[in-house]
Amino acid sequence: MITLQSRLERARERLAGHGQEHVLRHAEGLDPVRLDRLLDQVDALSLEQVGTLAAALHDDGGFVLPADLAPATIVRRSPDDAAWTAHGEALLRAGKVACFMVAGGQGTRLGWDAPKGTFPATPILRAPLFRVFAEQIHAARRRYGAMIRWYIMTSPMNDAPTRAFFAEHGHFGLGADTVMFFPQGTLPSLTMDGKLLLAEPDEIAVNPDGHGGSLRALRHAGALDDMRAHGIEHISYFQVDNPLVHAVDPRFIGVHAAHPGSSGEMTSKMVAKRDAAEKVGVFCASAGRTMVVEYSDLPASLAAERDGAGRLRFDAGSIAIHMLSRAFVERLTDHGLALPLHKARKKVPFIGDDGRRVEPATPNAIKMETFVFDAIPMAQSSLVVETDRAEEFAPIKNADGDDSPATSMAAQSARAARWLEAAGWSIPRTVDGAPDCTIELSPLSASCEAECTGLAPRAVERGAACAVHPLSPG
Ligand code: UD2
Repeated sequence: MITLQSRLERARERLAGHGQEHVLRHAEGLDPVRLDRLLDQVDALSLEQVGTLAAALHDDGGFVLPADLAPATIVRRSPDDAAWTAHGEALLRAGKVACFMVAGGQGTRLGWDAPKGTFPATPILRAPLFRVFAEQIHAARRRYGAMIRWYIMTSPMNDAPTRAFFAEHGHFGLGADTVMFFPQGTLPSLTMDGKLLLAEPDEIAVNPDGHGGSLRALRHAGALDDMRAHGIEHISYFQVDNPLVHAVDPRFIGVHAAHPGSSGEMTSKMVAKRDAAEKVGVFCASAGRTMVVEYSDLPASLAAERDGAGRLRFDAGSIAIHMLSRAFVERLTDHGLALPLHKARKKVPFIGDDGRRVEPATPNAIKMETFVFDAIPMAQSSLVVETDRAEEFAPIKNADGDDSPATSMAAQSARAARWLEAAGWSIPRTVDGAPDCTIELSPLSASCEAECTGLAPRAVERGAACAVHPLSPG
């Protein structure tokens, strides 16, 4: 039998070979359970990978702006939309589409300790984000008379509370066996000189490996197998932070699957940038491939260029909504997937030499992540579909200011007001045109403008809070 002591010695030797033996500095003082946990973590660590990460710390990211950089091909709204929508609807009716939400982020900017999806997001009923998406999926299942499974990527840090929240809410009526959770992978956080850090005396500091880790996680968790077993061919990918997302969008699905310019592998949505300086990645093209160039990599002169119509030439802001084919994710992950590493300097609390916890005042470590949009150039040909910001993008990222609960709730209310007005409702408006009332429209009552015609029109009073939900009065 291998004793803890001999495991410890072996681990010490292995780590010493890579200059990382300091992570066992407090091992002697640990009780057997905690020591066992630390040794498990060391055993699972690829020290070769840590070495590669450490070697990558000081390269500059290596992004070179391609000389042939051009705007990406954008599929604008057009009379062809009806055909794409019909195609997408047929795929939905045939049960070939699933939803996939990435919810592994740490949500530090919002200052919400629980998983971000539990955040009360709607303007009146304060429904949590998870419920907002669940109701959309419910509505879409009903509309297309087909199963739409929901895959949810968590992280090792928020997996248990996420599952518990769904269980507590009866999986929002979706059926527990139709919702699959799985945690993403992690990468060790490293000091500026490539050393591992201890988050606790018995725990090496790691961080989620970014939403790019979702592709590997889909494979490792068996989600791709589950999709294959259920005949799912297309994956509707969205983030946990945007309650306005159309989680199931037949036009988008149709363009992705059937447009002659699409290889049917990966398709993305864009909104026009607010202005040249807006800090969002921009869809571009180079050497016949579509790619996202991060705002920090796009020279200001290019960002400000305008076309003949006065529109920003590089106006296609990324809102992190994609369609992926299952076959594409299978191909990418068949032999291991190496997406580029993105690095960020962060303050990572750690256990110091004296065994005490240190809360650094300045960034002391590098966290590395991969991004899902770096898979786009790996597709044969990938299209970018235009949508309206007011229709589909109002994320909750910060506690206040831009992209906050307040701005998102206002956008939710404004969209509901617009949809209902188009269906004959009377909505009071302020002099600047904003709704002079608060409206919440549950996807269970109507999940798009067209479905609002099924609701009996009403006159909403000035200043009123009007929740349109099958379970709510009024
Ligand atoms: C992301 C995009 C940005 C824009 C914006 C739209 C990046 C680098 N930037 O900005 O270009 O499209 O979204 O809202 O992607 N997540 C995980 N695991 C992780 C990290 C993140 O699941 O390890 C999830 C997270 O739960 C959230 C989403 O990915 O649903 C976005 O994460 P973020 O808040 O870090 O992205 P953000 O706002 O910097």
